[in-house]
Amino acid sequence: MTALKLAVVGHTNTGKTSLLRTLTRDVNFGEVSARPSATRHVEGARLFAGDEAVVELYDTPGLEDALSLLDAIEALLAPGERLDGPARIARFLASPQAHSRFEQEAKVLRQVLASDAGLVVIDVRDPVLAKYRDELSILADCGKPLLPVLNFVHTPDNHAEAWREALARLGLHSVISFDTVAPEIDGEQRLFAKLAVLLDRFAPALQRLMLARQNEADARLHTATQLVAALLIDVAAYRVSVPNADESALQTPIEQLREKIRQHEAACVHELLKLYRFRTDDVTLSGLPMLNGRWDEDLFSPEALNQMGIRLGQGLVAGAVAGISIDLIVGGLTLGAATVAGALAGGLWQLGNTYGERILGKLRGYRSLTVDDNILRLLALRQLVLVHALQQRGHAAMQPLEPTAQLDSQTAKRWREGALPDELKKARSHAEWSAMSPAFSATETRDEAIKRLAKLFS
Ligand SMILES: Nc1nc2c(ncn2[C@@H]2O[C@H](COP(=O)(O)OP(=O)(O)OP(=O)(O)O)[C@@H](O)[C@H]2O)c(=O)[nH]1
Ligand SMILES: [Mg+2]
Repeated sequence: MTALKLAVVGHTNTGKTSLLRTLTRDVNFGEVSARPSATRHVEGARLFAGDEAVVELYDTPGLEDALSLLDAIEALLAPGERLDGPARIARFLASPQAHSRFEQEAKVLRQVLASDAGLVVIDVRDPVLAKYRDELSILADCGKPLLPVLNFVHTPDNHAEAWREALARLGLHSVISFDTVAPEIDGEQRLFAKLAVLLDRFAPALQRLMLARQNEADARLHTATQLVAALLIDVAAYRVSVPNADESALQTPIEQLREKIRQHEAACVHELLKLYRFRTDDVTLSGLPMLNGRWDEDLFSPEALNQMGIRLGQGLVAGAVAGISIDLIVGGLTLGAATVAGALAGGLWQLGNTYGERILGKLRGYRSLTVDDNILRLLALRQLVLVHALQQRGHAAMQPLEPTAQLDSQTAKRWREGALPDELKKARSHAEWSAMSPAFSATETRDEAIKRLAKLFS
């Protein structure tokens, strides 16, 4: 079966190209700009269910001067002549003006005629002006089904209701609101469902598309939560041992540890952006609360904790060692937790057993640096907010997103205030679980811990 062809049309600057970016998840599609007439030519894109191209979308230049266009179309009628919509449009397209003054408009109308239906993108921040009514009646004259898409519906004091009324008067009763920058999670599903009603012969294909896209979204979320869980395990398990010198000698290893964790978070962010098909160098453009693929607040700053609503507990010492725990090594993880724990449990030390002595001798004089619980909470919350933002984000978004929006959720609350999950506690004594460590080994128990931890993000 051939793909459903949809012409995306409307007044200039209403978000047509943005809608295509969002539906194709392609931040590079076309040109999006706050200035009018960014799109000059018709440009197509396909939506697939597996290998099947289900929908072909055609972006078109914005309509600008509908009043004159309507006059020009009417001037082509002989006095008293009656022609139906499509015949009027056909006559206009055959006229010289369609190749000169109204060249842009003609491109739009030709594309509507060549398509199965039109998506009319409407900026509901604007009242229903006469020129917009004219535009709609010209588009309706093409004789194709039209589905109005109300854009900018999240803007306060918008005119969505007036638009719905005006559209109903033109016989357009099926309308969808879809904010191209911050579409609701089920936004595109609702869009395709409406199209399936409007164009029933395409309904089975649209169903396949909806299912495929739902599966893709689920798979993306699954991968995202695994990435975040792995980040947390890596960081919780990571530890470095340093000779037990005075405090000033700890400064360098502490800063190195911090930098390593920062980079590990940045790598995770990068993977998440890639997964959701946002560009790393484009994050400020995409409006995520971060700069150049990094969060704008440093992971080890009190501001970062504050931003995510984490209160400074006793675990977090202000100043030079913020975010890092320094312990005298007694568990001896550098030698392997099991060996030393065994040695201690067996009372080897008290017995003066030489083996135990040797181990403990090695341990004496070392300290271990690990990342504080609060930093784990912070990492969890930041990635939670990010994943949520990426799920929600249209691929046309340009404005900053409120980073705290997700912080009221139960999931966030648990990460902020609840006990740290057992998997992380367990990771503390498995240095080899950390992919940042030279001793890293991807064991089955680590994989299982990641799987269980990932569930805590959904
Ligand atoms: N806040 C918000 N801004 C949007 C939305 N959709 C589009 N924009 C902005 O509106 C402007 C125009 O968007 P485009 O997608 O270029 O509009 P267009 O209809 O393709 O414009 P032309 O091609 O010039 O006709 C850009 O600055 C977008 O970032 C939306 O849903 N919400
Ligand atoms: Mg455009």
